[in-house]
Amino acid sequence: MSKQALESTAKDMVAPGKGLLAMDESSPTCKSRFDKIGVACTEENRRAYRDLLVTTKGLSEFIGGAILFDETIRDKTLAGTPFATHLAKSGIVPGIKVDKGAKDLAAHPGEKVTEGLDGLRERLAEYREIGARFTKWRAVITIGKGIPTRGCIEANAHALARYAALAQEAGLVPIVEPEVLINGDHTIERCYEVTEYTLRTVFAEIAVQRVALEGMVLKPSMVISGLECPQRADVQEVAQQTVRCLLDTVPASVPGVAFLSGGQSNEEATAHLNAMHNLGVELPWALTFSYARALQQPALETWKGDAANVAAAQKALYHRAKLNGAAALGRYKASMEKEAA
Ligand code: 5MM
Repeated sequence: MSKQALESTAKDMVAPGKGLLAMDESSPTCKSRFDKIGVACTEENRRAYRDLLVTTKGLSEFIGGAILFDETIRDKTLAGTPFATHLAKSGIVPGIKVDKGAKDLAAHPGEKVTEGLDGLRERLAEYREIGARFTKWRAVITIGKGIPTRGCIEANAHALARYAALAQEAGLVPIVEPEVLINGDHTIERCYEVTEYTLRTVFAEIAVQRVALEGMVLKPSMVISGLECPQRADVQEVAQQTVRCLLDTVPASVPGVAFLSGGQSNEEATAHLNAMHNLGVELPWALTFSYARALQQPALETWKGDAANVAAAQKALYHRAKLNGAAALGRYKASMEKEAA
């Protein structure tokens, strides 16, 4: 596939006023989400829930791409259409999470490295065959006493870049997701320092591995205080620090930056994105969302595993997607939260 084709897919994924729906929870993560609403994490319930998400009418007004889990991309909607085909027909680019999860990094207590490079070339060819047009790989960086270490950041950046090069070779747009975790009592300044170092290292490795910047999307965490920080930075400061950090580290040729929500509340994740678009700063890339929890939470809580709640849950998802679509254009207002879904 040509660089132009990758670039065109990436642009569709992050078109103006649109973001990504991350619905690539692995089965253990899905179980922890379902446990909270008292729903058994069976294959049948996972399929019903994912069907609810992708069959939401009008979703493509605000969602340019959806990230699926292996189980879902091999599965069919309740109406019998493969999930990837249904999404493509709805105007949403189908994508697939291809990493094999974050595992303990040897000799680095408290730190993780994401695995999944072995056999990746063959898996990517298969995913493309069954309809995927982009991929995702998440690396996890933890802030704590004496961490992150250089060893952890370099190992993860190298794996992200190797993955991205393989994805492009297979004609798939790589989403590169280095997540600096929000857990901890660190300040926003410490988060800035770690995010800046992480992104610099990731883009250095991306250059070494000859990844085409025009054919990738970055999925970073925001520069934000730790959840247990006694004095958490406000919305304006998160927006300012995040944009400053991205401008300092992310090349202008990258077509899109789509944030993860990373444990922020739904409203916070939307307000932060919106504020970034109202700083009066010109941004070289599309700046949007790729949320899982901050998009799905209201729908999940409304659904509760009951088919009778599907329509209401879809309204809740549509509403959250609409608010984030507005935030991606800097047009969100807190008063919109109260509008009927
Ligand atoms: C950080 O997680 C990604 C974004 O989700 P949030 O917006 O909720 O932070 C998300 O795509 C994540 O990678 C998937 O949920 C898969 O996670 P697991 O841990 O199951 O691989």
